[in-house]
Amino acid sequence: MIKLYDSAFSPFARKVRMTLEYKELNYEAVDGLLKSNHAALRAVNGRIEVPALVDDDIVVVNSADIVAYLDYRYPLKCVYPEDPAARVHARAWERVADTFVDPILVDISYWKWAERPDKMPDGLLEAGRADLRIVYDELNKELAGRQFVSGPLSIADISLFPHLASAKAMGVEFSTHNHPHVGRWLKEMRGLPICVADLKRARDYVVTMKDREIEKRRIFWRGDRIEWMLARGFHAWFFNEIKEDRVAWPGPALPARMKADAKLSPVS
Ligand SMILES: N[C@@H](CCC(=O)N[C@@H](CS)C(=O)NCC(=O)O)C(=O)O
Repeated sequence: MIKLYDSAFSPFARKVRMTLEYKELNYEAVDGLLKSNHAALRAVNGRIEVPALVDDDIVVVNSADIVAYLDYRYPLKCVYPEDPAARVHARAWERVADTFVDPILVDISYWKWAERPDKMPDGLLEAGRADLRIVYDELNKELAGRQFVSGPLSIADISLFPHLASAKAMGVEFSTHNHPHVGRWLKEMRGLPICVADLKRARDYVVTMKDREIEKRRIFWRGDRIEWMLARGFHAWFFNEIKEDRVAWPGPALPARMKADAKLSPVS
């Protein structure tokens, strides 16, 4: 049985969970960000990050590695396209979702749900809008001639969906006038069963968030999210966060040890 350390609030975990459901794989999900589950999560991922996936003896962390593992191990309904050009393209858009769109949406989300003493710094929302405009413009061109981002439904669509579905609520939505193809795509995605289920989980999570035992004061900061904050000129704000002890850092992580008799062949 596959076990997924998950959070319905994490775009990376949502990407993996949608992939599992698209591939019709059975799995058990555990909210890895609940304080009561931190020790179990740390045991499989020293960074104490979701998603982390345990498949019998095999532990896989980092969403893109997990998705690649699932396509290799369970090669039915692959989310990385077979065609080499489409595959490179889908992976590249997944990277845009993970390293550029995610930092913007997540960095501006802290003033919605975290317990904070301040207001969002002036100019942060505008910086997010300007950067996302670049993404929306390009995506609109890509989607003008295709149903999905890289042709067939792929990891490009699945990784972008959690972000674009929440963009309006975060005040950084695309323009239906300038980006009609993005609008058509999002509507179509919202109708897919994997996205319907994902949105329901995310909404249920937000509604119950204030009662959940998750960390809401110290924010977990890592690579791309810090880079975007510093690159857009909010370094003074960030250093003050460190000074005020409102930053949690990832722990050190090494690969899980491989068992001598681990089964590594694909399962069809
Ligand atoms: N590169 C990682 C990023 C995962 C990540 O940033 N996870 C966040 C949630 S979105 C997390 O677990 N943060 C720990 C926390 O909030 O305590 C991946 O692709 O899986």
